[in-house]
Amino acid sequence: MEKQPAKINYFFRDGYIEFGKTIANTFIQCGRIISKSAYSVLSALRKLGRNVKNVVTLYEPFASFFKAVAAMFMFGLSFGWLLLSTILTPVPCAIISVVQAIVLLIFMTIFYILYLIIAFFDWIYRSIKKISTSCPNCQERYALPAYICTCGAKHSLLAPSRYGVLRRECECGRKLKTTFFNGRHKQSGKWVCPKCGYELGGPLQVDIPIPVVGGPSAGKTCYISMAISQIEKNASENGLDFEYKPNLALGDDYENNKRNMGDGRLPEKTNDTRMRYYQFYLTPHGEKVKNLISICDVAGEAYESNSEIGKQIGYKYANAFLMVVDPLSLRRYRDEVESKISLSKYGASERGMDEVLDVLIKTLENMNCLTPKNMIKTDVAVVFTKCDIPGLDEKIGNEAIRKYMQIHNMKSKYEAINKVCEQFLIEYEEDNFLNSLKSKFKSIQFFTCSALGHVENGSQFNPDGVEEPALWLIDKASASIDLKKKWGRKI
Ligand SMILES: Nc1nc2c(ncn2[C@@H]2O[C@H](COP(=O)(O)OP(=O)(O)O)[C@@H](O)[C@H]2O)c(=O)[nH]1
Ligand SMILES: [Mg+2]
Ligand SMILES: [Zn+2]
Ligand SMILES: [Zn+2]
Repeated sequence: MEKQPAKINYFFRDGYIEFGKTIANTFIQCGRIISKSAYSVLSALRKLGRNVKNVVTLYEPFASFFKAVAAMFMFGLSFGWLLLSTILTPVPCAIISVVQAIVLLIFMTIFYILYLIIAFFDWIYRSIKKISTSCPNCQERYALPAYICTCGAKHSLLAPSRYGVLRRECECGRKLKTTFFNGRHKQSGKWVCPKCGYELGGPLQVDIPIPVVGGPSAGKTCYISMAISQIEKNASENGLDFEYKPNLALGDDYENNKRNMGDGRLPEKTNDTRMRYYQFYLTPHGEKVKNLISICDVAGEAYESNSEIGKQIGYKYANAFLMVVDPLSLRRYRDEVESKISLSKYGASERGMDEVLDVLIKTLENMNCLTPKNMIKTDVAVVFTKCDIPGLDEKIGNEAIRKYMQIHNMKSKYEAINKVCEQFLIEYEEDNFLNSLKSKFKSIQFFTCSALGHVENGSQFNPDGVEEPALWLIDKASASIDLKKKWGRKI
């Protein structure tokens, strides 16, 4: 752990210093006793020498003789004392030091065990709950963001450490909580991205980033805006709490798009080739740990070049992918309906989905998330949008699905959608796309929807089936959300 702007805990530094000092003091005391005895021996010797000299030089011989005898006696005594203290005093010193060491060791052991237990539980809690945060600005993902104290000091890792187990003292003197159990996430201060400094919501959440993949004009932005507003609208019916979290990093156009689309106008075109995170909390009522869903939009143009898409590191952390397919991007289908509808009114996307998928797969390979032989260990929802195209309902829409279920006596609507959509792709010679999908993703679920319900004509849009694909992926990725009632089975 890098240096933190906090005091190092007593048991990690001062404890040792104090212990060293106490032992040193004990031995200094012991040395003092010995040196005192040595000094007495020396002064007795000096006195003896002086008096012996006086006797020899016959200077006050009698008095000097008695003094010499007394000095000799003193010398004997102090020499004995010196011997005794040299041999004996280190013993109690050593005993006292050993006792002190043992007491300190016991305390330290208890402390370190507690430290390990708490640090382990904090870590295991984060791991089990999959607590993490994605930065909508630089797209990095963190188990724990950096904490900025109210004094402005930045604690890059506010977790149990040598700075403190349950708490640490910031250099400003504030006591900061360092685990989820005692309210690390509730204290005042800010949580920011350690890499770019963008202010994040908080540390206690489950991050679920879902990139939306599709070529230019496939219908991604329409789909995303409509899907989020439908999820918002139906949240309480689904037993969920919804809270939108505006993205202040790149600007957030969700509210704007929602308003426009509510008035029957199309969302503004996105030309930014950077991933745009639409973030919202979606959590079952009463659940403490919130889910932070990030639906990530990227202009389809980014898929034109590997280098542009390769910069979007957010793909690396994807919990799931949502692939938006414009039926008009299937060349054979486009040729078939070209004479019956105005392609431009439907914003027909010309980029083949097999090419878009290839770029995504290459990107993931370049990010070392995937080897050519491996599968992407995430779920993918393949969403045919613009299903309001005349005649499409009978091919892949609700009508086609209903018929398929009836003919094949199929109970599950979702199995039927898969079959119908696969047939559609095969019928229009998109086997390449279908095979790549099947060989690269762990699980695929097809959906059909219409984000708008009709082409832009001034009247209100009438979305159909937009909520399901996004909710399906969210349900799959989130441990706390379970909408089996909605799906008619556990997914
Ligand atoms: N009829 C119809 N047109 C749609 C639908 N969704 C998107 N579009 C058209 O497709 C165009 C491109 O959509 P957009 O969401 O901007 O595509 P993006 O480039 O993938 O983000 C829009 O301008 C609409 O004209 C839909 O559900 N029905
Ligand atoms: Mg767009
Ligand atoms: Zn960041
Ligand atoms: Zn502080």
